[in-house]
Amino acid sequence: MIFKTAAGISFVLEKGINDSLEVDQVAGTLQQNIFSKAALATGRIALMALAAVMVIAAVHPDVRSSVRGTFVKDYRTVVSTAKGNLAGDSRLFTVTKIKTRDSMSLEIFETLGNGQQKLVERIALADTRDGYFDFNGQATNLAIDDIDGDGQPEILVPTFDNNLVGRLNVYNFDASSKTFNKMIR
Ligand SMILES: [Ca+2]
Repeated sequence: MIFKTAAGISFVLEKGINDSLEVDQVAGTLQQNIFSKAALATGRIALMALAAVMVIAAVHPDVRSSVRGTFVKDYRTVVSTAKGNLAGDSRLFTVTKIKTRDSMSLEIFETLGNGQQKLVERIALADTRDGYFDFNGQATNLAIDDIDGDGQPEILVPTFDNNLVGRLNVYNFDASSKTFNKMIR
């Protein structure tokens, strides 16, 4: 027996027309297939719309720069972290070296008794390019070490200036002012 659905799809019912339950089941399956095709078509339309937006972005300079600006504006990367007892006592500090599109900075956190990290100082670095130096035989871009042997570790921060000349910035904790100061070397 050959049936035709509303969508014009023909199928053969082998068991006979009297089994109405089976006819309903077959029709239901066909209905589902038609619905999933509709869903697929909707997905395709959405993809095409997205592609159209991307083409416009690629073609139109204003749209392109605004799309790019959205991504670049929030660009902020932690390029390195180091931990140490920077005050020379039991307090633990974490130093993060941060690079944005046009600046570099340090953020220094103190680990509190409850384990929370409290930002204690933010230092803007003069150079805008990340740098590396040889620290105990390893290329590193941030280190903590007692370089003057007074028992209190310093923060060692290599950077490059715009002419790619390397600079090693050194900061230590000043107990009287409770701030981190750049050491004159
Ligand atoms: Ca020291």
